[in-house]
Amino acid sequence: MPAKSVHQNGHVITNGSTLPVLPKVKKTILQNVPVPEPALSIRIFRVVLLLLYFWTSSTIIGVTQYLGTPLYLINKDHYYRFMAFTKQCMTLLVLSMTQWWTTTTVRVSGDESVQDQIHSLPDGRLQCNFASRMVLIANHQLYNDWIYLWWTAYTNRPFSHGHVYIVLKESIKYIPLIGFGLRLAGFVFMSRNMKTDTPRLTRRLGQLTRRSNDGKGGLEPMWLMMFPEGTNLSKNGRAKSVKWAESQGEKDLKYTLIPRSTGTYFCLKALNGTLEWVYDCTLAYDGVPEGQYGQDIFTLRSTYFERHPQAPIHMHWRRFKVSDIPLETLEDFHAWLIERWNEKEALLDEHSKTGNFPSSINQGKSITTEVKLGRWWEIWQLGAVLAPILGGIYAISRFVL
Ligand SMILES: *[C@@H]1O[C@H](CO)[C@@H](O)[C@H](O)[C@H]1NC(C)=O
Ligand SMILES: CC(=O)N[C@H]1CO[C@H](CO)[C@@H](O)[C@@H]1O
Repeated sequence: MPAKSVHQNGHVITNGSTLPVLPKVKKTILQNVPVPEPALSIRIFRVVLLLLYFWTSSTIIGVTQYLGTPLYLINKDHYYRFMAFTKQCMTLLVLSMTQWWTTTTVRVSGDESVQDQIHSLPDGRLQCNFASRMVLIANHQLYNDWIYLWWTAYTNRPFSHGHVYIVLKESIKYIPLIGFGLRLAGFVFMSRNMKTDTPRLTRRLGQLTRRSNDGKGGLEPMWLMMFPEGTNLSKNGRAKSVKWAESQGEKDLKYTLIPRSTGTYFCLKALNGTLEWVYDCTLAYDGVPEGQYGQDIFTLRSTYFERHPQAPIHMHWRRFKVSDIPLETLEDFHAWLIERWNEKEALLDEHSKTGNFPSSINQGKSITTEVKLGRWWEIWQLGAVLAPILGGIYAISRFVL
């Protein structure tokens, strides 16, 4: 029988055996970037080291979180402060992995609304001076997207990386251990079914608008991150977006998916009066040819395990006053959001044609920098709670025995 080759779900079936099909573009990109491939043993060593580092550190963070849970019954202010600390540790873990196992260049730009809020420090690092309470919306292409947004919170002064709340798909909640950690970190899970989401969102947003009992009664810092498209840009998502556009009599978009406004609207309405700004980030990745999807090229695996030279990531920032956003009805808000997404399309079109976003910050230039920690030893914080406790237990046991 001749060898049969059938394409099915991205796999070629040849004589019954399945081989993954590499996206064609991956090859052409890699051919253009001459990097000597390290020996297999070195690559395996790097992967083992990465997994070891990830599992050790996340276990430490998880145990620390767990030890902090009784605080909830004692003093809620202390509890939220403690959880913010563990979330800073998560940031340090993600950023140190990104720094040590990949090289990630970011090109940051913005329009007039954030002109004086994004700075390049003398040592080349980025510093943002964004609001400490905000809703952050962005287009969504890759899992990695939130890493770069979270990194922006880390570059913000006042520090905001302990106060990031990411709105995630329900399914992530059920990843063993990690899901539980993200729940303790206060991340918001949505099932995209408003019937089940409404009571849960109401409760969560209530916690995010609580005032501290420290006498000042101030609102806690909060960066609530949402991807209104609801899912990453992919072939599947594109097809659904086309269908949705047809059913709504709207024009489908090219570089993004049509945003779903219900969840974003609900959150903004609930938070109205407790925050002044909505920040919007447009994310673009270099090296994604037309008709292809970034998620097929830059996977988590290729980012961290294969160490391909990462093409620069482009971020374009804008902000909007909440009081200028129509929140009377969902229809008004949807129209507003679609308009913003059309502007994103124009930005992304410019990026695809010129390779850059326009910029009003930094005297009309974008800022090129790298995703990394300010100082590598900041990761000492990961052990700041557990190490003294273990030390104490050890000392006591020595004393008793
Ligand atoms: C949002 O809050 C502002 C000021 O707190 C208020 O004037 C406005 O009516 C609110 N909008 C909605 C839709 O609740
Ligand atoms: C990288 C990434 O997030 N990929 C997901 C994009 O969305 C599709 C479904 O629409 C998932 O199957 C991918 O895993």
